[in-house]
Amino acid sequence: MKWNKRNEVSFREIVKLQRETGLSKELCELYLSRGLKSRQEIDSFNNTDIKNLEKLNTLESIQMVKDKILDKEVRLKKITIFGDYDCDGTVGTAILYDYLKQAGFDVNYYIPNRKREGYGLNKEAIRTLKNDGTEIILTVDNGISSFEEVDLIHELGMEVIITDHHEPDLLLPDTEFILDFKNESSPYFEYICGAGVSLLLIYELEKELNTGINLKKYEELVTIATVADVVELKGFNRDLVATVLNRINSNEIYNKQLKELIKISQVKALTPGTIGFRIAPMINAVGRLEDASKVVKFLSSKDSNEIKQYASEFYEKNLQRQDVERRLLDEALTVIEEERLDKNNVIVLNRPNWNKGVIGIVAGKIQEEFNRPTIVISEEDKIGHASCRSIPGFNIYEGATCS
Ligand SMILES: [Mn+2]
Repeated sequence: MKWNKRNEVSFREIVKLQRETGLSKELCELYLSRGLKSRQEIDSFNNTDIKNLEKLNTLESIQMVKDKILDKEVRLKKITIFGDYDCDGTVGTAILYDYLKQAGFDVNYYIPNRKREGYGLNKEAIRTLKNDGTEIILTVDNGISSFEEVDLIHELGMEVIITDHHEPDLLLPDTEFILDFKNESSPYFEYICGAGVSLLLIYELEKELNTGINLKKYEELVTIATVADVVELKGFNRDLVATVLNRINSNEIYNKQLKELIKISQVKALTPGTIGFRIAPMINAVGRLEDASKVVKFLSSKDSNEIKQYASEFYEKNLQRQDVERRLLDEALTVIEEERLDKNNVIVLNRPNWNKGVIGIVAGKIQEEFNRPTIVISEEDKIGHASCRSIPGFNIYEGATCS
């Protein structure tokens, strides 16, 4: 949980709010410091039911994407969901895959390999999918800046639908089917993660398809993804997480996979903390150390034994990930000490063959320890891959482009 210092609140504002609400001075100050200025704003903040889903009817982009997917011709075509290897990307892929599959679509998924391919659509994978007979590529948690790749998809005679939650550039890729709430004027949905976009699309599809599939089990997974992706807990995110955590902690839980993960990690109460530090790392460890397609397989499995087996495998993977990380961190700290790297304004480490899946975590720990912008590079076949972590007040992205 992140705590930000909020705006100072004037005495006049406090008195005014007190008069309107009859609440204590302290409570009024607290609400005001969070930007809540009226009874109505406070009530809506305290009501954490999931709201505004009817508003989706009025958002053009989600309606376009929904209509496209429900198009009679599309229902006969072979769709591949192109996802991502982290918790958000695998959950977003898994729920959309599971839903469309059960609704009778010819659908498959593809998760790029973190080490070999990296994040997002890539040309080699697009060609592979073409050869395997894919006719429509549907992205989850990526694609909003994949200009060349989208062009290649069209050149190869396939169609593409993009769903993402990353900030779009000034220009958008060349397709009419783009769903990214960063691109909409709907503050309630603005901060959702990639899996959240999948969930909203499923809500919309279900209005038409009426499959009767229990969407609560998807909501549970998206809650994990929302916390894991560290998106802001505002609007839809806050309502979803609060609603689902209340449900789960009063023993109303539908998702078998999540039940197993909770059991094996011996988590007592599900909170943003236990999700972020214990549940999500088991899922992320798979993509860090091997192939995250396994996570989608796990999340969409209907076989109880398989689910149990995967859950314990992921638990072990996470222990292994911690081990690798600890070794790399030890090595990094030794080098920093020996070479007095902490005397520099920016700490840069270049090590051959360090596991690319964990250098981001190591960079984060070094940055925390020394309070310096940190760049950790792993060199493989003369190509360096870097993970950078900065400190408040220094935009490392801009620092890199102006140097
Ligand atoms: Mn994401």
